[in-house]
Amino acid sequence: MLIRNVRIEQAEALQDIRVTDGRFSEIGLGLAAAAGEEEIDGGGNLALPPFVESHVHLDACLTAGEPRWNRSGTLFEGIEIWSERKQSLTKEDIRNRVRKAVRMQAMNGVQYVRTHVDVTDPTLLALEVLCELREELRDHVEIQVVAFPQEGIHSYPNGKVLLENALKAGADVVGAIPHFEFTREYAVESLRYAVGLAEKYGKLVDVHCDEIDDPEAKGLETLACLAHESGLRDRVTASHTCAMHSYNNAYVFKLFRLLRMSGINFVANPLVNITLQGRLDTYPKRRGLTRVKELLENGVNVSFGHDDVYDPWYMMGTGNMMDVVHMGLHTCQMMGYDDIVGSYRFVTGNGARTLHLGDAYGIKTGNPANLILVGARDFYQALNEHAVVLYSWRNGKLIASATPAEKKVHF
Ligand code: 17E
Ligand code: FE2
Repeated sequence: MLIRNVRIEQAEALQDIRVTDGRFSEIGLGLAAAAGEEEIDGGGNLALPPFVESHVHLDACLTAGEPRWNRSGTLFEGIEIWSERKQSLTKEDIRNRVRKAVRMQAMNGVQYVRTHVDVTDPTLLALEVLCELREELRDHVEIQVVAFPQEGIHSYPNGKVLLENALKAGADVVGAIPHFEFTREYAVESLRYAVGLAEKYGKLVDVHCDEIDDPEAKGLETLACLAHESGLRDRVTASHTCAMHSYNNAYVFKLFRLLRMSGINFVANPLVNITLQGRLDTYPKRRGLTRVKELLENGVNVSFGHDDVYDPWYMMGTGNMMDVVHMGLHTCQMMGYDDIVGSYRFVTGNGARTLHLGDAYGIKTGNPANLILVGARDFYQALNEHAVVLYSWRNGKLIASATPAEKKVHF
C-alpha cells in the first residue's frame, strides 16, 4: 500500500509512505507505485503515530449517573458513587462498557491505552475482565492494566493482599493513592509497598499522586525518591500531581532537582482536573493542574490523559484525545504557536515514553505500520477546527475511518 502526500508530524514537505507486510517499508518524496499496488491519496493531511491514551479508568467508563449523579463535582463524591456502583458489577456489564469505550477511542485514533482498574474489590472482577479484554482486543488496541487501589492500600481492608493478588492475576503496572490514605504515615508506607511490589514482580509503577488542592500532600517527593534510589527511574509515573499547583515556589524549586534526577514521567489530566480541583475554594479558585510547562522546561516527560469517559468523576467525553490537548493548552497557558502546533506530543510520543512502548512506536522505516491520518494540514488546524481522524491503520490494516461532516451556510 502507498499512502501519498501526507505531512508526517511537522515535516516541511509532503511525503509518501509505503507499507509492506504490515510494516513501514519506505518513506520519501514521490515514491513510484508498484504494479497493482493500492494507492491512497493523503490529500496533504497530517500523518501521526497513533494516539496514546496514557491515563483512563475503563472499568468505570460509561456509568455516569449510576446509581446517582455527582452533585458536588468533587473527586471524593466520585469515589463514593463508584464505591456504590461497583457493588453491581458483572462480567457482562464491564465487558459491554469497555468494548464500547475502546471502539470510541479507536474512532478517534487511539491505539494504545493505559487503564487504571480498581482493585479495592474483594472479588477483583474488573481486573480479571480487563486482563481478558487486553488479550481479546490485542489486534486493535494495546492495553496496559494498572492495579489501582482506589480506596487505599493501607486504609482498605486487606488492601495490601488485593494489590499483590492483582499483580499475580496479570496486571502490568502497580498503582497507589497516597492522598487518599488515612494518614501521612500510611501514604508513605503505601508508596514503599507499591514500589516494593514493582521490584518483586518486575512491573511498572503509576501512582494517583496528590490529586488534591492540599499543599501538604507530598506523595510526589516520596515517589520520586523511591524511583531514584531503587533505580526504577522512568519505569515510574506520577499521575495528576495536582497539589504541585498549590506548593510554594521555594519548595517546587528544591523538588525539581529530585524530579530531574529521578527520571520519572508525569501524566496530567486537564479535562478532568480543571473540573474536580478548586471545588472547595471560594474566590480566587485554583485551577489545580500540575505545573506542566515548568516540568517540560526541566526536561521532564509529561503526557496527557482523558482520565474519564462519562463516569462519576466526569460526565462528558467521547475518548477524543484532541479534546484533552485543547483543554490542556488553555488551562496550562501553553498557547504560543510552537506550543500549539507541536502539542500532539502530549498524546503521542510523550505518552509512548510513559507507557514504555519503545522504538517500535513511531512512523519510521521498519516499524509496525501503525499510523493515523488527521483531516488537517497540521495539528494547529486540527485542534482549532476539530478535525476528524480520517484513517487509523494498525499493522497496515484499516481499523477505523471517518468522513468529515459537510456543513453549509445559506447566505
Ligand atoms: N479515581 C481517582 O482517584 N481519581 C480520578 N481522577 C478518577 C478516579 C477518575
Ligand atoms: Fe485517574
